[in-house]
Amino acid sequence: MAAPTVGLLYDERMCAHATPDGEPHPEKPERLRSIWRKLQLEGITDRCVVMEAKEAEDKYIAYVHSQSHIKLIKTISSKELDSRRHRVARKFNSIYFNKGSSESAYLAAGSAIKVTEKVAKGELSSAIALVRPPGHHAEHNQPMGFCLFNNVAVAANYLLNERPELGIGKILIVDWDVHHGNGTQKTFYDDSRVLFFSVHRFDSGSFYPSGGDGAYCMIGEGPGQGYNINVPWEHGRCGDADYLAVWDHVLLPVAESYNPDIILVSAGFDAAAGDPLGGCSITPHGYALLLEKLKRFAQGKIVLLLEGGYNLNSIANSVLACARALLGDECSSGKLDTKPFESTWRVIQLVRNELKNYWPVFSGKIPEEDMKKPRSISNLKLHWSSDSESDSEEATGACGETLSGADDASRRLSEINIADVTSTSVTSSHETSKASVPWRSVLSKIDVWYASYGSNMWLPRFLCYVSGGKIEGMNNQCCGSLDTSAPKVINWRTVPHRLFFGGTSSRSWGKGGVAFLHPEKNEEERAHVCIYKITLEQFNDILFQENTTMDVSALGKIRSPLIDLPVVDLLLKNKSLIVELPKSSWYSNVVCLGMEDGIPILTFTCKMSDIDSYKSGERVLAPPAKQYASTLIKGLVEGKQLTEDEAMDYINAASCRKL
Ligand code: Q9C
Ligand code: ZN
Repeated sequence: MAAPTVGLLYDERMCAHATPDGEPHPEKPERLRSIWRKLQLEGITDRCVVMEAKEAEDKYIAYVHSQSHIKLIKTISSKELDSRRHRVARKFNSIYFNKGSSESAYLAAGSAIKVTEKVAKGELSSAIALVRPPGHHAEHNQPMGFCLFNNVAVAANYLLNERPELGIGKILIVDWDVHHGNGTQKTFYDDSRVLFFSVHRFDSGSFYPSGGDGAYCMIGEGPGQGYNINVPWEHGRCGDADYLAVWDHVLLPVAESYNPDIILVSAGFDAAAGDPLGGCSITPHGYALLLEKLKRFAQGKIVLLLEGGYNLNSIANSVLACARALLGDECSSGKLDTKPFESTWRVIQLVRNELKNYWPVFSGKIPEEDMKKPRSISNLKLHWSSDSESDSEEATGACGETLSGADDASRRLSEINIADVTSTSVTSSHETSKASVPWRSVLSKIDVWYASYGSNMWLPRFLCYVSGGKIEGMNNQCCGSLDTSAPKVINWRTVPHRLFFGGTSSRSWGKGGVAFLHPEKNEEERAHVCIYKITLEQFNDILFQENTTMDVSALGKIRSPLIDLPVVDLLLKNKSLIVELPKSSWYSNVVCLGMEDGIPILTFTCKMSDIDSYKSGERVLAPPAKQYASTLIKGLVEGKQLTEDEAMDYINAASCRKL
């Protein structure tokens, strides 16, 4: 077979878009230059058809963007706007403008059109367009996330609307940038002529661009239903094995059925190892494999359009590997040294299940063999680079900071803004607040066992934390969970941990000690626990209520859960985790007591350092007040664990002994 003709578009004019006063920013002109230099050095530029950029015409951009948006980008670099430019940029999310922005934006969109048309025509077998500013976050009426015009969406619309004679009726867009391609998704949400596929970090909706748009349940609407596919990672650190698993079990089967006429790749390289924003770890070899696997569709008509990617070395090496793959260079198919994460299989199954009515290939089961021995997130060092609202863009070291798994989790937990949680101002109804915190819809689908060894052993008391209310012996009203459904199963068991009572008084029970479970296992001890099968969303709501007084409107505003899936993974490994809660809280340590039916049993108790202060006498052990003790006893008796006499003995014995 003849060597493929690969187009390569590079134009120094797209380096003109830069921060106005040379402030550091990850989306910088050097990105293009470092890729270009690498391709020259490796002889790639000589083997490709090198092309120059061309400005897009307004009428093509108008398929995607509003007239006012086009006008804004057209005029933003004009002299008259010199003094106002900065103020305008600030109105948008993660956007800067300078005197080169307008031209760069038009060139980026025009270049996307130019290379795409040549590939569609067959003048080129495939192509890479090194464009900036990037495009996939830009929406109909606003620039965002470093993106001014949505280059890939403009190019796809151009083929569909302006070049019908080329016979391109079905376009597959593969967005492997680490961020969700919100702008592209919205452009084609109700359009079946474009299948939009995006794999991105989601982190329960906290990763940029935060919100629920990147969730797996966003499948398109109207005639576009089933033609929007999101694969949302639960956490960072995903790499070659995770992406390849998604290719094998989601993207490739769909591509096979859809049979696209051309593939446009929103090719960000910020999921590359070493990227300062992404926190993932695709290698250049990994990118080559991902691309290689797409070559069997659309007669190899593939166009790569650069999106993000902020480590200059990583992006240069990744684009180099992609160029070689398109040129047909053999890419060694050595075995990968890692397995996909457990969470990767979970996400893949969620996506397949969600879409099985649209894509019958998803109805089959994934062979058990493939999913054997997944990687657990807690086995590894976590890469701390969240790029969620609080991070700053100057964090551009070559590599993110690396922390041990446990540190990482406690750090992320300590970043949760408790002021938010306890705020009582009501600005919106529950429903709207619930919609704006996507973690709830994710965690509502995951079950855990919540183990109570204290007053929650008494079912009516526990139900207050789920459905709200107040029953005998309680000083405060509970607000309940936002999911008021009853526990799915209730069981009892004994666990090898010491039960004790400490402290002099509590908010809920007044004077007297409160029940704690020694966080460490001790085979000489037995404590009764009642385990409730509830959702991880409910578990978080109970943890909040146990530790602070709050109302239900405050619950709906909690922006991130204290315990989410990655944290549960950590708990399974480390058994105990310090959850930073307000000073007044009792239970700031979440402990995993074991598993039941493949589901972790979680409880909360005091910190290990509290045990030391009980031992030293700094804190005092004290028996429970009468009312509190009788609630515990009622729980054990009604739960048919002990007779009343036995229950009293059990509580008494736990009250008096030294630790
Ligand atoms: N402080 C692309 O990769 N991060 N865009 C904002 C808020 C924005 C990434 C963090 C990341 C945008 C094309
Ligand atoms: Zn990105």
